[in-house]
Amino acid sequence: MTSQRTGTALPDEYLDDGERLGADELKDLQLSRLKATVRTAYENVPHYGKAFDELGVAPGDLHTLEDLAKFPTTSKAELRENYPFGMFAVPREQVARIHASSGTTGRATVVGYTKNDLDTWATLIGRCFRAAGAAPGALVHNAYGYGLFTGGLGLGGAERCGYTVVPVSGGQTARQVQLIQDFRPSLISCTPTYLLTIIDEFVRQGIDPASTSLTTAVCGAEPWTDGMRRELEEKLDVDAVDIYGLSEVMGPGVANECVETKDGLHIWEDHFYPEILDPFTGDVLPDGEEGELVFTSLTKEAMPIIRYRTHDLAKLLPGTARPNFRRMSRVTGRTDDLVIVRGVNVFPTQVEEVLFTLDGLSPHFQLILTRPGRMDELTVQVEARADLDSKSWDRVAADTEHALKERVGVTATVVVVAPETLERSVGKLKRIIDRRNLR
Ligand code: DLL
Repeated sequence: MTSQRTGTALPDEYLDDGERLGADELKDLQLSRLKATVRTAYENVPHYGKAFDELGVAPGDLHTLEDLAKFPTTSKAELRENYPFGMFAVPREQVARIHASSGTTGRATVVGYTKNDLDTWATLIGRCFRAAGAAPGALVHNAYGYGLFTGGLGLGGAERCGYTVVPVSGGQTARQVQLIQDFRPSLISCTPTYLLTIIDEFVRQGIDPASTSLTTAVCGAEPWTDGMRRELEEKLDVDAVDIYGLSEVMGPGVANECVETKDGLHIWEDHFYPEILDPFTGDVLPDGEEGELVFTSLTKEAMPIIRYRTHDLAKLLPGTARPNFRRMSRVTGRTDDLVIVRGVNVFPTQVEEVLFTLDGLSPHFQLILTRPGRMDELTVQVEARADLDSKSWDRVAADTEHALKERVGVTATVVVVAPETLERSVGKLKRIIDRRNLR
């Protein structure tokens, strides 16, 4: 399902050299970059030297792009084992910046960038913003968190490509509204759930969110649906496009939607080589089939990454607005966000999709998992919209239970709660609250 609203693409003169490559030129470039990456990783990162040797493959075995399938994959656990700097392929002195995942469980995952890596990253953010329809010169309100998280400083790289960046970071939502009113940005970048929080704050202050200077929202870092897109676009009167990325592969800007099509994210394949694997067997799946996204970096110097298993589920599709770059479908969810209720697999995005089809429900919801007996039970708490009479809450809850059963196949208890009762997002929202006492 694509969005109803389509935006206007920038003229072709805004395309960069990578976006202008022909199909064969792109393949040749990918292959030469891939060969160099595999060799650098093998020679300079002890982990890869060992992993290649154990599997009996050497850089010289890579003759075609498809040969990559013979090489070992890389997991988050392996990055952790090499904490902090063991995955770097250059001396630490050549690393200009370090980011790290929050590492709520176990050690953080550390990633590093040379000066050239930071330049490439900034260039790709510029490409993302142009794909979103925003020409250099635009004023960017960047509400992704600054710090070790790659969102803030990553998108902030747009300042090197002619954009004016306001590094607001996340939180202090009343101030965000004030700055949007005063500075009059045209582009806002933040997670989709934080954008909902900002929209609510506009309403709370008595300002119509559709009246702002904003024309474009670049949202990502968490899964979201076309229903959510419509909500954001209508409330804020903007074009909202999806941006994807992950620290281990670079950070934001691995793939981005084009505003004129809003049909999934074009992967910047001149810098990242994508594969889809069967998450259970590890076999490479053909384009069009859903599986786990796996990326190999093609230009990273400080921390080349070979076949990184993202745990994100998506499929590869042919290019549209950028014909030579394949698209990835929007990420349905992470393999670790999958909830299994009485044998039925559910992702929060599937619940989100259903909620947006029912009148009277707001986009604020959370999933609560419990295990009262031997089976997991799912409760969906969702806020009513302000105009839904509280006498109707039970009826809407019953309709939602029915719709979830019908469309997702899952039996859930739906509880409609009063507006403003669920916790608001300031960045990546935790959708699932696990109250199972698992030992
Ligand atoms: O979230 C990088 C980022 C920042 C992307 C800002 C976009 C905007 P990590 O913290 O390493 O990096 O988390 C990466 O977030 O594996 C996905 O599960 C999820 N994710 C990122 N973008 C999207 C998206 C940043 N557009 C993890 N849709 C990834 C769905 C996304 N999930």
